[in-house]
Amino acid sequence: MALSGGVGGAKLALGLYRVLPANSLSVIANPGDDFEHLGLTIWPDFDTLLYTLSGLAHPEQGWGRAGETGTFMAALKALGGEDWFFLGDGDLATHVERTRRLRAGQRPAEIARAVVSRLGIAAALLPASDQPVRTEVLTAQGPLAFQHYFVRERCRPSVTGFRFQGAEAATPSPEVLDALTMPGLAAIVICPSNPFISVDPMLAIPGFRAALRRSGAPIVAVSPIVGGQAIKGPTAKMLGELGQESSPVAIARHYGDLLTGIVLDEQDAPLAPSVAQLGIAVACLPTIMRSLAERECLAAGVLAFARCLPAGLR
Ligand code: FO1
Repeated sequence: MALSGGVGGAKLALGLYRVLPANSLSVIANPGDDFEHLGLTIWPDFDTLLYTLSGLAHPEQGWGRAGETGTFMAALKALGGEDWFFLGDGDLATHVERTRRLRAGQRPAEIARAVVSRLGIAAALLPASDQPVRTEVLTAQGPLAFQHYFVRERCRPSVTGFRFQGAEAATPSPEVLDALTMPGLAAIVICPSNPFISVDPMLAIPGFRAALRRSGAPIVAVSPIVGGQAIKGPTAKMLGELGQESSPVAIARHYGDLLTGIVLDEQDAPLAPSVAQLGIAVACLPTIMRSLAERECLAAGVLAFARCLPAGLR
């Protein structure tokens, strides 16, 4: 089982998918980036996982589809429409079909199952909840809906906090709860995603943390901070703006007693004792995933580490 945000998390999710037996992986997708745009319901992190695991993802960008064309966006722009969020022509079909199914009354988990199956993925990709949970970024300029902060404002505003709209009324989906009670669940891997905006929206759902713990599986995070920098995205910037050090120690502290273990990059090995002091087991592995082989290697290493950890220790 894995918890993942978008591009960075999906790389490890793909590694796990490739090293585990078919139909044994479930990945819970961050719902916080989801939004309504141009009349469509868009699930960016779910779709990044969908395209990554089906081999359709844009190889350099990480989000969106490979070989994408922009006829729709060009036509929209010519009409004076909102063009700050790029929707490729092929990707558009995903949002149109999802929106149609939602309007027809299907649950997000059912829609997810249908598209995952249509794209031939032998893993479960699970929306965290059937109810919407959407991140609002609190900034020096006031609150911003997540995609307005991330894409329209390019993460420029200084961050002061986060709100997860809808979380208090949400519950983990039945599919998430089922996946967490699967006999023999070996590990819960928190992918190297941004803890504030990619993992916390899931943890904010009442009952979600408790369900992770109740599974009895070791919970292992992979640090998204390597050598003081985020591999991708604004994690280091956010840590700084929130008055925290940009280090895997801050990541370990952030998750706290939820974690059984954490994987640091090899270059951060000198920080291992500071993390171990928090009562969290530490492994140091090469965590930078440039190639498919590196994704598989990290996935295998994380699973081997998890196997050494006592189940449900903490
Ligand atoms: N990210 C961008 O930086 N610019 C975009 O125009 C953009 C469009 C987009 C369309 C569909 C989709 O599934 C993802 C898209 N993303 C885009 C990524 C998205 O903002 C994600 O929320 C981030 O990658 C964070 O995980």
